Amino acid sequence: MILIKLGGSIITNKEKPLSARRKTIDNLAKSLKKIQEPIVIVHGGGSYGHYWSVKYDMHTKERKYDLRGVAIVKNSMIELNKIILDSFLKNKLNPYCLPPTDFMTGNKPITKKVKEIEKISKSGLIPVTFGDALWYGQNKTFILSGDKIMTHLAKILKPKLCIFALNEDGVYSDLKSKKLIHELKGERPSISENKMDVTGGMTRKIEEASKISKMGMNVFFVNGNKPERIVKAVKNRKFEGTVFRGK
Ligand code: IP8
Repeated sequence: MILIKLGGSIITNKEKPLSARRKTIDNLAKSLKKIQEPIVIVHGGGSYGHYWSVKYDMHTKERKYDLRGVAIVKNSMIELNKIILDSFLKNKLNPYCLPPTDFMTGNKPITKKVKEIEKISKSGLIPVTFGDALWYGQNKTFILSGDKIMTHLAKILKPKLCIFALNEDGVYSDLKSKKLIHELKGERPSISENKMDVTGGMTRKIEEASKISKMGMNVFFVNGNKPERIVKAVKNRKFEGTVFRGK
């Protein structure tokens, strides 16, 4: 099984509120069609979820956030999710929509439910989940990042490979020269700059990727604008991007 995160910066136009990159999403779907093994998809919030989370000052910490914000963030994620599902359908994939409320309780994954995701993907359906605003309990809510979902799912499902499709070639050691780091073995790179969003942008991704690789799985960061690189990564061909080597 392959676990793939479609980052918010690749599926949406981060500079423009509420705008999906439909052509890019279609191209990603066409490439995913070429993968001959079970896959699970997680997608981010980009200029949908993050736009509203910022407006309503909502973060990953469990707090009593504005309920209007919670409702609007959730609604916007459903809207973005629908665009992804429609594109998958159009490109002859069979997505199976799974909001995170389906397998999370508070900030913890429900193991039994997560294990079901594997069965769904092995049947040929493609489970599709996403970062979202979630109920925590005692009138508190929080923003659950799709990156965090990747770690939760990886820990239980032990996929063969985890892929993060980004709007960049991978992790750069230096942002100005765009010098790509090809491989990381356990060490945490110090990145020179970071575009932050409410769930932590690239820093969060690196943190989750390091956690997953420490559990023994390989994690690949690839440029989602060149989705054939995802297919190559899966097929073990020449890989272009950054690998977090699992130990
Ligand atoms: O883009 C966060 O998911 P991410 C989604 O994967 C929201 O961090 C609701 C901001």
